[in-house]
Amino acid sequence: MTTVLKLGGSVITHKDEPETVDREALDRAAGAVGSTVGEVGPLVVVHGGGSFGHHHADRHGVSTGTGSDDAEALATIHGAMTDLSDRVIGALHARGVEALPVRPLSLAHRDDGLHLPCEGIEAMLGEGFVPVLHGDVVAHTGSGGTVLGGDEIVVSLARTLGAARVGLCSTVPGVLDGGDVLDRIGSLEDAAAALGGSEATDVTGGMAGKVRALLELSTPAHVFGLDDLPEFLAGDTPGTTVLGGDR
Ligand code: IP8
Repeated sequence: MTTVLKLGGSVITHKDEPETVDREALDRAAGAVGSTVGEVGPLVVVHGGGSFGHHHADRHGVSTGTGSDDAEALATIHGAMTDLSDRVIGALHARGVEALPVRPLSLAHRDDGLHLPCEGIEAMLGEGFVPVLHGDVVAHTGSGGTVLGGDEIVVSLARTLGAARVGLCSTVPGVLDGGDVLDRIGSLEDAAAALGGSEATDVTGGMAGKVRALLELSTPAHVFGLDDLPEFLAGDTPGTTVLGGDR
């Protein structure tokens, strides 16, 4: 009954101000996790890059598709993400969550697909810890290093761990069509009109990228806003449910 929860980078940082945590939002998110962690069962948290990873990745011209051989650039992007991870983990510890960092750069790689071994994560879960992963850079065969977005991590973890629940906490209350939250998305076409790119610098593709990644999952995934995080953690299905066709 593992739950995979992603905290969007735009939720926990001020995305237009480089390397600035939205402390209030992060504390609210950590508080919601802290007050339900005893009931929610095994939980893995993944967080996005927000104003930490994306600015650096953009500056160095690194994305999911465009790699770099410049280790200093890759280490800078990774370093910004570990700084944000430390802040997330600190906020979770302050709320009584037994969170431990997991660095995708040290664990994962890409060739034709993503390889993200989960034995260590499963061992952490078995000991009652909450592993915390984040968007990162990873070695990519033939391309140096590329960005690995948090959404892709969520999809891979959900598959490997056989997650029962997947939640993506976003800056919006779901996938929006005009002002309305779409209840359900079963294909990209369903949501084509509503899906635009993210306005701020986002090398992994905003809401469209998120939905595309979630459609690959056989587990229903829920996209919701921070106000609805307690509801999701309590077992409800707030926001938009994304259900791919490969079930
Ligand atoms: O915000 C991106 O993760 P995301 C991570 O989940 C980097 O797409 C390094 C830009």
